[in-house]
This record gives sequence, C-alpha cells and structure tokens, in this order.
Amino acid sequence: MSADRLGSTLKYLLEVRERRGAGYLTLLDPDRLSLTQLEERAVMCAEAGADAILVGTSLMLSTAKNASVFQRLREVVDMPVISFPGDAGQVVPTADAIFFLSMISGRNPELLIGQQVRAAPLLKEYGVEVISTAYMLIESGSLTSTEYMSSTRPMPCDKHDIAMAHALAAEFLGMKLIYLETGSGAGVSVPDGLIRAVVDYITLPVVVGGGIRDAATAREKVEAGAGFVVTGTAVESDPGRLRDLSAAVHIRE
Ligand code: 1GP
Repeated sequence: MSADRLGSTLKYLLEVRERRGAGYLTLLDPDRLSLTQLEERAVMCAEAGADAILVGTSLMLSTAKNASVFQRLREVVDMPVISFPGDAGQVVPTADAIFFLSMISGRNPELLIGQQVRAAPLLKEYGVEVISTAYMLIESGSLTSTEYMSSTRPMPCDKHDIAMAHALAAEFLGMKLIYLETGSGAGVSVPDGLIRAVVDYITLPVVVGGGIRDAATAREKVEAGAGFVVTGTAVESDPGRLRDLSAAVHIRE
C-alpha cells in the first residue's frame, strides 16, 4: 500500500478506529504457514474486512523467508502489513511499519530495552515507520509460548491497579499504543474488566489479543473499550470465521 494514500500507518489505524468503532488486525505467523498459504490467508483477511495484517512469531525459523513474507503480502493486499516481532532478528526493511514493542509487563531487560537497541539503527536505515507499543502479557492460566520465550511472568489478571499503573507509565514514557494480551493460542482472552479499567485510566488506544476465537468474544472486547482486536490462531485454524470476527469488531461500518 502506497505511503501517500495511507499517510502514516498509525494515522491510518487511528482513522479506522474512529470510523469503524474499532479496528480488526489479523496476525500471521511466518513459521506456521508456507509463503503461498500466507498469501492466501492475507487475501482472505482482506476480503473479510480486516484493517491491517500483523506478521510475527515467537521463534523465527527462517529469516530469509521472513523478509519475503512482507514483500509478498504487500503485493497481494491493499492494507498495511505491520511487523509484530518477537525480537530484533525479525526486523525487515519491507514492512509498512513495526510495533516497536517493549514488554513492560515483565522485568527482562533484554525485552524492555536490549532488543530495541539492536533494532533501532536498522529501522532508521530502512525507513520503516516505528509505532512504540507497550506490550503487557496477562496471565491466562496456562503456559504460553510468549511467557516461556520471554522468560517473564505474566501480570495477574485480577489486579487491575497493577495493569493500570503499567499502562499509565507507558503513556508517560511516550508510547503510542498499549497491547494487552494473554499470548497467542491462550485458552482465554484478556478479561473485559481489566480492559475497561485500563481504557478508562489512560488516553492511549488499547490493542487486545490472545485467545479470541469467536465473534461474541471479539465484540465483548470492543464493548470493554478495545480500540483494536487481534486474532491469530483463528486465521490459521478457522478462516471461515474471519467475516464474523470482522463484523463483530466493526461496530460501525
Ligand atoms: C498474539 O494476540 C495475538 O499476539 C493473537 O493471539 O493466536 O490467540 O489469536 P491468538
């Protein structure tokens, strides 16, 4: 998608949230599908009404493939293809933008600032739009890849004050988005009460992902105040649900 039509990706996302009530982002994992399957899924997401595609993974089994994924997806869909990296090794010049994540729910310095230091000069050289994002992993009751790979503990899902204070600190640090999630493939999604508490306490847009598989749950997250809803596993395992998910997230057309 051309930069002039889009303006910046963040502006586009905020405009989508305003116009449609919330934005629907679909996550594709380059480790799990072939290039052709990724293209097919991206087209299905676009046809179902998704607003942007995220590409990222916990492991990254092929760096060569990762760079071509962004190129190829940008050729087949007319919406932003955004990097959602597990670490600095996933930074590519071919993304429309990157969610520049700092995992503020944990206390692993590598994921708070270490990987960012490695990634920043590359992003400057590549000219990729950087969207500073505070990433908060919330407990789901089971061990997710995100928890294991990050060597961090998730935040308790019933301690709203702790989540609120983290999100406010991220806002004061100048971040642009809060990403609340239980981890890809989690058995449960971020509780609505926690989403509402965070949304009411800060002014930043809140992205919610992890464990969202059906339209009713997606709508609940929007009603709780999510500005953006992310689904990943559903795109892989049940792409027939994409239209319903998209319709549920978009409370206005
Ligand atoms: C991961 O929130 C996303 O960051 C997607 O999670 O795969 O559980 O939909 P799911």
